[in-house]
Amino acid sequence: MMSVEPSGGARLRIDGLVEHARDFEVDELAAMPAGAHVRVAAEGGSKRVGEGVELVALLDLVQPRPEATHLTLHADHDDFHVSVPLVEVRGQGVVAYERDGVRLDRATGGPIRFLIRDPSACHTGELDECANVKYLSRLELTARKGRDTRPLDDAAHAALHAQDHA
Ligand SMILES: Nc1nc2c(c(=O)[nH]1)N[C@H]1C(S)=C(S)[C@@H](COP(=O)(O)O)O[C@H]1N2
Ligand SMILES: [Mo]
Repeated sequence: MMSVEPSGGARLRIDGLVEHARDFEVDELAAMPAGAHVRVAAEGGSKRVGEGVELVALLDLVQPRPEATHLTLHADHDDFHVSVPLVEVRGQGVVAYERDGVRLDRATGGPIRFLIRDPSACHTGELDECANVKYLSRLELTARKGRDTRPLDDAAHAALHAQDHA
C-alpha cells in the first residue's frame, strides 16, 4: 500500500542502536562538507546513478553503538525493506538525493535513494542490486538482521519489477 506523504521537506531518519538518533532534511544532506559528497555511476547505463553523501559520514554523526551489527534500510512509501551487515555496507553505501545536479523525484527513486557503489547481481549476496533502496525514509541500526523484503528468487523478482511504485 502507498503511504501518505508528509507535506514538509523530505527527510531521512537514522535511529535504532545509535547515540544520536536524528532526522536529516535533504537540504541538510546537501549542506554536508564537500569531502562527504560522492558520485555513484554504475556500468552499462544503469538507472542506479546519482550523487549524495557517503553513509560513513552520516554514521559518524549519529554514532552507532558497539553492539550494532546490521543496518536496515526502510522505504515506507512502498513497504520495501533491506537489512545488511553493517561491516559490509559501511564503506559501500551512499545516500543519494541528486542525479546530474537535479534533485531526485519519485521517478528516479527519490527524494532520497540508497546506492551501493559496487553491488552484486540481484539475489547473489547481501550487497546486491536489490539493496539499492528507492524512496529511502529510515536507516535503522540493529543488533541482529532486521526486516528484509527483497525478492528471494527470479519469480518473486519478476513480480516485484512488474509493479510500478513510482
Ligand atoms: N523502495 C524500493 N526500492 C527498491 C525496490 C523496490 O521495489 N522498492 N526494488 C529493488 C530491486 S529488486 C532492484 S533490482 C532495484 C532496481 O532499481 P531501478 O528501478 O533503479 O533499476 O531497486 C531496488 N530498490
Ligand atoms: Mo533486484
